[in-house]
Amino acid sequence: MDKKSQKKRHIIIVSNRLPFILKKTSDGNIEIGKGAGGLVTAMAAVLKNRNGIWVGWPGYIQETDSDGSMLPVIQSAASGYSVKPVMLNSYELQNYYEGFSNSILWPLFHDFTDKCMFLPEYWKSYKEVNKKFALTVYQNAEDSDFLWVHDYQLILVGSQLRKMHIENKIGFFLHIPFPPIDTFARCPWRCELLSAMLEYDLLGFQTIQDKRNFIGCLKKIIQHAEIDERNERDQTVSEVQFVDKLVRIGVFPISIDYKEMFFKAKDNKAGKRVEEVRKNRPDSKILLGVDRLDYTKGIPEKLKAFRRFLILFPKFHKKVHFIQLVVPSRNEISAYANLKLEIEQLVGEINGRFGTSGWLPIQHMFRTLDNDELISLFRTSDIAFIASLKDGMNLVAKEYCACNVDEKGVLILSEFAGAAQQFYKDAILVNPHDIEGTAMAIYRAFTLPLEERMQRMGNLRRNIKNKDVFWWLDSFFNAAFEKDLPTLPLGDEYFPCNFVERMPEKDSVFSLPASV
Ligand code: ADQ
Repeated sequence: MDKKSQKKRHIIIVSNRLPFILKKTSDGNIEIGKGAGGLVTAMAAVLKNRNGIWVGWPGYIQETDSDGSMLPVIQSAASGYSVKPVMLNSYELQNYYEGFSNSILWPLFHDFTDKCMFLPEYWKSYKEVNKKFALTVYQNAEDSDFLWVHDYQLILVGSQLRKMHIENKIGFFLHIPFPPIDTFARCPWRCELLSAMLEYDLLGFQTIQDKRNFIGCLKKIIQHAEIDERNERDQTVSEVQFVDKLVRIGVFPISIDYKEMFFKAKDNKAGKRVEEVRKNRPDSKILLGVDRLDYTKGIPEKLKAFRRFLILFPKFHKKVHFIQLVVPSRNEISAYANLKLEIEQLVGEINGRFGTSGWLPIQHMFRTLDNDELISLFRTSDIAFIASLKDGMNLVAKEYCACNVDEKGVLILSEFAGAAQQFYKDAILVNPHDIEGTAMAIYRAFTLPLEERMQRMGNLRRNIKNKDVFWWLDSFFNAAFEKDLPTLPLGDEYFPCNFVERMPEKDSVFSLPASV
């Protein structure tokens, strides 16, 4: 991209949530909390120290701030950029956010179609709220600004802006997977959603598979979408001509601010906390899970695999601690409340069955940890355990490796997380539906020779360092602004297929006692 024009151009980021949450306490004070989730983690790194604008919802319902006293606080929570809040009332929250976004698009795109509730009032509210976001952008955008819309909650913002005659370049990045045609076709508003996506100049996906799925849906659902077959090669940005619009489609695996995490993890303060965590668990290994409370993250599957591991390998009793952190999320939706209960029951059952007076196999924490605590836990843990049933990318995988400064840790990673397409060579991949296989993978991770561990972790960390969140940003901008179609710099290591055929291990333990 031309460096001069890049300097003048401001970015307007549009996402459902602003990167912080405001709350009024019972005594009338206003609390500012950090927003949870991967999008916030990545975009906060991008906007830091740039004079951009972030358009989003500040996380509280309009009715709770009748005197408007929270509005002035919003700006003070941001640093290095300005904030334009979009207020939502309780009807909108229920229908646009909990409804269309989280009870239709989220389960549909993650292949949980049985959880979809295709209600027309959800669709109506989704359209209205997307228009509201578009209006805020319209009121604040200069001609040269690059508008960057994020994620499934705001798919229609681009088409709404076009209706308002906005001609700026607009990009869209989907943080979650894009489903295959058989799944996507179930959506009653499939045609409206796809044609709205074709109003953007650039569409970004996390993996090659997501891009393929999207193009597959276009071919079946949208008439007159001409896909340039010459450019449909996996590692190139593709182009689609739709009526008089040319849309670019590319793959941009999101990442983290590697350097920041690495330096924080290396810091002495983190080292001291590591010693404390270790002091409470001398001679024992730590298996770590960090997830938002969500049925896509495979938390019950993880617990079942750990239970199976304890059954198969009694020699690890009293020598392993499984720390599972769960960040509360989407409390209002019943599927999430049920999941919380299921997790608590499983943890109780496993601790009751295997625990002894001095050993609690699973420590389950249901809260948001502050950044320093999280970094020390990443640094301390022997294994990170990620078992998503479906995940756009999974930043926890990248954060764990960035913090693993002594390079002795192991990453157990689900085949169904986008990150597996980058890390398939050096992580231990698991199919979380295969409880027996995942239990074996835990055993394998604990018994991997030091030399092999260090080699794998070194490779993982180099990969993340080279392709950090700023690399992701540059790749997206290049695809948006370069005249010639760029080849995506994914690298040779990018795995072209989702699955790895695992041969049974030589020291297979399938002969061990069968399950109870
Ligand atoms: P998420 O589904 O939120 O993101 P993920 O990418 O794993 O998933 O990000 C979670 C973030 O929350 C991480 O930065 C993690 O450190 C933080 N976090 C988790 N538990 C925490 C705890 N107990 N305390 C504090 N922080 C915690 C969506 C998609 C992903 C995609 C991202 C980014 O679902 O697939 O990777 O967006 O595109």
